[in-house]
Amino acid sequence: MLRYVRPHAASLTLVFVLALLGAAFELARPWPLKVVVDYVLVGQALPAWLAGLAGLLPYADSPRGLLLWAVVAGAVTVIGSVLTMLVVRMIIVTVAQRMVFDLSREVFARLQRLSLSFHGRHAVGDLVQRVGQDVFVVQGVLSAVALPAIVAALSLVGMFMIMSRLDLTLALVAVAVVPLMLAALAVFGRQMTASSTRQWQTQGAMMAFLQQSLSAVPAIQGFARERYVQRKLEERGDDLLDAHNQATFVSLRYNQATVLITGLGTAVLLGLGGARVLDGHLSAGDLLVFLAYLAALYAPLNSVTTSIGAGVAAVTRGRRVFEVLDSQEEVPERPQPVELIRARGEVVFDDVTFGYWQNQDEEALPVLEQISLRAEPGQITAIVGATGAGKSSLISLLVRFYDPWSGSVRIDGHDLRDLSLRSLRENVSLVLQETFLFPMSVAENIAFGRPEASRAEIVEAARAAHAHRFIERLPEGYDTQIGEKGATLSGGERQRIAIARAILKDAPILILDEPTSALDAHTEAQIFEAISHLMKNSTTFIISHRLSTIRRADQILALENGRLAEQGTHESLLAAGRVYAHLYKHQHLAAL
Ligand code: M5T
Ligand code: MG
Repeated sequence: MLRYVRPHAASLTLVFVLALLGAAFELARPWPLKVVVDYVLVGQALPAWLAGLAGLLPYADSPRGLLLWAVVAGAVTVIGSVLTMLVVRMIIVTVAQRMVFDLSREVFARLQRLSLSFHGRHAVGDLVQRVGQDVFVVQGVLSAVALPAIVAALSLVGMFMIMSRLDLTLALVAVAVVPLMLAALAVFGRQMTASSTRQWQTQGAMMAFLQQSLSAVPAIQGFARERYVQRKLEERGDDLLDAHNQATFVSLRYNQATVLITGLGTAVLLGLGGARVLDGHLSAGDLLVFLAYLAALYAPLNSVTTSIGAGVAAVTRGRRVFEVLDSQEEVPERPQPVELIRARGEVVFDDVTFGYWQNQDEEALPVLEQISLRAEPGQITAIVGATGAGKSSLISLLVRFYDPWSGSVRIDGHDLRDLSLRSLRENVSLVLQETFLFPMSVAENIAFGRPEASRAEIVEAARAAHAHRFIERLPEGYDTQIGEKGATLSGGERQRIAIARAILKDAPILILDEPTSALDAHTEAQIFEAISHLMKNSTTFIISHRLSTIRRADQILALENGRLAEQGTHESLLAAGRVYAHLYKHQHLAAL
C-alpha cells in the first residue's frame, strides 16, 4: 500500500506535524484544572514560574482574576486542539479520497488486462464490490488506523513523561494496562480476522447474486420465478446479516473488554492516588491532572484498539483488492515482445492441445487435442462441429484469450506468445458468439475497434453489414445511445452492429463465431457477399451451421470432441462420407 501513500508524502508529513501540535494542546489541557484547585481554591502559593507569568497578566493577582485566566487558558487549549484536528481530518480525508480513486482506477485497469480464465473464476458482482467498495479500505486505514495510532502514540509518550514526573509509581501503574490491552487483542484478533473475512466474502457473493439476477430479469419474469429468486436473495441476506452480526459482535466484545480494562485501571489509580494525597505526597490538583491525563491517555488507547479492529477489517478488504492487483497474468507478454505491424495473415496451429482449468490444482480434461491446421492469407476457413465440440475454444486461442497447454499457434511464423498482446489483437477482427454492445452511441459501438474512423466509414461498414437501414430508423440514427445489454435492439440487429464493427476494423485476420445465427438465410448470404468482397485479403475463420456459408469456404475443418476429425473442401468431405457428411445430413443443411 506504501506505493499509494508515497505521492502524498508532503501532505502526510504536514498531518504528522499538526498531530504533534494537537498532542501538545492535549497535554496542556488538564493544567488549568490544577491552577484552579491548588492555587485558587486551596490557596497554595504560586510556584515561581507561574507567579512570574501572573505578574504579566492584568488582575491575575486576585484569586478570581486567576480563575478567569485559568478558564481562558482552558478555552485556548480546547480551541487549539479542535482546530488542529479539524485541519488534520480535512487533509486526511482529501488524501484518502484521492488514494481510493487511484486504487480503484488501478484495480479497474488491472481487471481489464486479466485473462478470461481469471474472469471465468470471478463473478462480475464480486469484482464490482472490489473496485467500488473494498478500495475504500485505504481511507479506513488512514483515518481510522494510522491517524489515531499516531495521536495515541504521541500522547502516550508525552503523558507518560509528565505523569512520571508527578508520581513515577502511579505513572507505571497507569501504563500497566497496555500489556493487558495487548492480551485482549491476542484473544480477539484471530476471531476478528476470521469474521471480517467472512463478512466481506459474503458481501461480494451478495453483489454477484444481485448483478446476475438483475441481468436475468427477462428470464425470471418469463418463468414467473420472482418469488423463487426473492427467496434465494433472502437466504443470502440471512447469511450476510449473520456474517455482519458476527463481525460486529466480536469487535464489540473486544471494545467492551478494553473499556473494562481501562475502567478498572482508573479505579485502581483513584484509590492509589487518593492515598498518596492523604499521605501528603501529592496535591489534590496533581491528582486531578493525573486523572485527567489518565482519561486522556485511555481514550486514544481505546481508539487504537478500535482502530486495530478497523485495521483487521482493512486487512481483509485490502486482501480482496490486492488479490486482483497481484494476480499473475495468465497470458503474460515477453519482456521485449515482437510488435506485429500489419500481418500478412498466415495462421498455423501446430499440434495444439488445450483445456480450461477451473482452478489451478484441479485436473482438467483437454477441450482441444492435437489440432494442426494452416490458413493462408485471403483464404476462408469454415469450422464446423456439434455444439460443445470446441469451435469457439479454437478461435479464442487465435486471439490469445488463453495459451495452449502444448503445441503452438503462429501468425506469419511468430508464436503468439512472442507478440505483444496489443499488436496481436490489432491484427484481428472479431465477432464473438455472444454479442457485446457498450452503453455508447451506435456509431461509437461500430467504431469501437477504430475510434478514429470517420462517419462515412462507419456508414459504409454498417451498409456492408446490412445495418444501415435499421440504424437510420432509430430515434437518433447513428447517435442513438444503446441501452444496457442492447435491450432496445433485436438479436439480429445487435449481431449486425457487431459485424459492422469487425468490418470497420479491417484487420488482416477476421474471425466470425456464428455471427449471423440470428439472421435469416437471405440476409446472411448478402452480408457474406459483402464481407468476402471487402475482406478479400483477410484470412477469415468462420464458424457457422449454414451450408450456404460453409460451402463458400476454401477449406472446411470438422471438429469432433475436440479433435480435428476431417479437413477438406465441401465436395471432398461430402464424398468422404464421414463427420461433415453426417452433420450435413442431420442438420438438413441441404434445405438451405
Ligand atoms: C468446448 C468447455 C465447454 C465445452 C468445451 C468457453 C468454455 C468452454 N468450456 C469450458 O470448460 N470453459 C469455458 O470457459 O469447452 O466449448 P466451446 O469451444 O465453446 O464449444 P463450441 O463453440 O464448439 O460450441 P457451440 O455450442 O458454441 O457450438 O465442453 O463446456
Ligand atoms: Mg461456440
